[in-house]
Amino acid sequence: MSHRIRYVMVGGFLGAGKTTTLGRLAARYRERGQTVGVVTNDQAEGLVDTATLRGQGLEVGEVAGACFCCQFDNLVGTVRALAERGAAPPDVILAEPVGSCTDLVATVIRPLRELFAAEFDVAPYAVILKPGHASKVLSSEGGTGFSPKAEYILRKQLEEADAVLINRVDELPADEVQALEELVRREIPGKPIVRMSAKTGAGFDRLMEVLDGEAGAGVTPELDYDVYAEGEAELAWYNGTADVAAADAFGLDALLTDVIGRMKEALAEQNDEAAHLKAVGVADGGFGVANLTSGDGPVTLSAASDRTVPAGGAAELILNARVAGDPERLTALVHATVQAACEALGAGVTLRDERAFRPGRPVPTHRMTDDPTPTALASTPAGAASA
Ligand SMILES: Nc1nc2c(ncn2[C@@H]2O[C@H](COP(=O)(O)OP(=O)(O)OP(=O)(O)O)[C@@H](O)[C@H]2O)c(=O)[nH]1
Ligand SMILES: [Mg+2]
Repeated sequence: MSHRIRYVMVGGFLGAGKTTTLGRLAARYRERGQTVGVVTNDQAEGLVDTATLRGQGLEVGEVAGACFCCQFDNLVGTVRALAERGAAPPDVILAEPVGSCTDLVATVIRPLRELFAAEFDVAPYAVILKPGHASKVLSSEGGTGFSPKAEYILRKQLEEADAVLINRVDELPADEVQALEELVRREIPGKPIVRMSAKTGAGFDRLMEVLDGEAGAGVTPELDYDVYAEGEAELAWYNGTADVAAADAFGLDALLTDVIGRMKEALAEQNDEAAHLKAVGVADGGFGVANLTSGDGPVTLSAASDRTVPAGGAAELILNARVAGDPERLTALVHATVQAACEALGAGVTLRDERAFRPGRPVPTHRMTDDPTPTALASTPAGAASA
């Protein structure tokens, strides 16, 4: 085939900085004159990430309903659809897997390389390290707020990486970054490490060099699918959309941060750890995004809409929450906090397109490892729900 698409997938735990990194990488590839498409992924439709990246003027395809590994054919189909949409296929596809997913080298990277080599030129698989949660997991000091099985997933994600990206160095003192790098070298040895900030762009020259390199042989660490599935199932997912009707004028960004702030407080009260809360607000052609990436972190406005919704006007909020907890409890919490935030403005609100669940057991389409011994995957009952 004359045109092979460079497939660049960047993994990492929930809230690690994948979408921010992909947005910045897209700009870097475009500066080099390359065309870019993006594929996002989630367990359900209505993705904040898709809205965020489209808001940056990117062509985005969404693989919804399950992770890439369980929807492999859908991933390939989505890339092909993106390729047909433009005048010419993109030079680069940037792909963001679900942040609770692992075993992606065996189930996505290797199948693409070994079965679709004519279409795809697969880049090294880089995985973003989320400092707050990862330093506690790698040092086994505990206190992440996640169960040991969810922590197992975070560690396995880093073990299968061709390169580890230590993100958020903009907000860490140099000695902490150094200590984190030493911890990674000790716990997950032999990998290139990039110190970076997806927020400021620090370290991205080095990241581009790493991604331009040859993919590794494909690290497929031993993985217990029972622990993996149970770890994912201890997380709760909520996606929904809120239609807000303004009685009086209000600032959209203030509403977004207030909603996430109220969710943060309510989660803390019931002792459920936030993996990532995000809210996109859309009004009058502008959009803003508010996030929270851990229970002890700050609420941030990662994109400002700078929009005032006028009296009688309307705004749409897309809400995605991933927490360690129960989906029904999470849904009740979202309802209560969104309603309280809107009530405080005298605004009306209706929630729709809601989905709340625990991710199902992953049942990958392909699984290519060097290990001939069957894993617990083989004992998966036929027809089991897939993640
Ligand atoms: N200070 C700082 N914040 C960052 C950095 N990278 C990402 N963030 C913030 O962290 C939050 C999560 O970033 P995302 O890029 O959405 O993370 P993600 O990995 O795509 O999250 P999920 O898709 O939910 O798993 C956002 O508020 C970002 O602005 C960074 O390098 N420094
Ligand atoms: Mg994301």
